[in-house]
Amino acid sequence: MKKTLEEKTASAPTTYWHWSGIPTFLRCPHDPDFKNTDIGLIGVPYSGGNSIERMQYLAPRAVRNRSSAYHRAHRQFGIDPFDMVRVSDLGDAPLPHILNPDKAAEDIESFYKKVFEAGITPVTIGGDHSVTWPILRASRKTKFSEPIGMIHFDSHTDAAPEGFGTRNHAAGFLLGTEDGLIDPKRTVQIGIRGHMAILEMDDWAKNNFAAVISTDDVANRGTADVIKQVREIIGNGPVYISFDLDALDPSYAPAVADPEVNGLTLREVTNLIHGFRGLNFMGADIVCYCPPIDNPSQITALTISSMMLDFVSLIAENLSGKK
Ligand SMILES: [Mn+2]
Repeated sequence: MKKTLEEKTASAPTTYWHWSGIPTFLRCPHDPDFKNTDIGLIGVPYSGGNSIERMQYLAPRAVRNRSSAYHRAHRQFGIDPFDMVRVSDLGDAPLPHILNPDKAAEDIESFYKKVFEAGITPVTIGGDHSVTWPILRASRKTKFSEPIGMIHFDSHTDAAPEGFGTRNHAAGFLLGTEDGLIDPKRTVQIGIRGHMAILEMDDWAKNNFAAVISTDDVANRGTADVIKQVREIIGNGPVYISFDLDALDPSYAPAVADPEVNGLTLREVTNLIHGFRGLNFMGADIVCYCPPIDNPSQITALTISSMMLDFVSLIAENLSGKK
């Protein structure tokens, strides 16, 4: 698993040239039979759960392309996660019923059951935000007997009830709570902002979740104070991190389904994520990337690539007991 310095130097061109070779997430080996993997990088090319913008199904392929330059050591943590655990690209969740949102959710759940049964910790690239819930349903049916904690980055509270003709649309934080997938007392939302069409959605989140932290809160309180609060709420139990890219300001992530101005800076987000080091992460997802509206420098895909390496490093440390 651990490469020598000479081997790393020799392979540098094919790890940094994102345009060369076969693209995989973070240029990790493809492991279709789940036999050689501790952390599984998975695409869910599905956007049938979002009513506004529906190009998120193109995200996994675009992230594979750009993140092929990110098979790197984690400089701030001082670790190389790829030396510590086996990280693989497991491919995309098959979607044979892609035009039926309820059946598509079942297909995603079936795939992730196999992932959890194989003892793999998933890091997922969506897809819209509806993909989070079948992943958590699969984890609940295979690995976790209790609702888990959730760190949810988003500009929206996503606490809408069933809507648009399906239970499996992209606003499932209320349903995820009602279904017992997440523990509201160990759930934190960060990055909430923007004018609202339905104020009741935010009221529900504020009344049920341990903390709803706005972009103004992060700016006014500072990231260190927010990290302290989140760590106290999450504690030692299992926690999932779900990152809707619209939590970021559109200057860092313009290619999102539901952009909101005046968002978190990338430095704030990086500080927060790094501040969660040592928490008991059982999975992560990054959702709502729409590649056709990214800018020519692929800034959104670059941001995602760096964030993926952050999540892999957090989980690698957790799995190897090194932090
Ligand atoms: Mn959102």
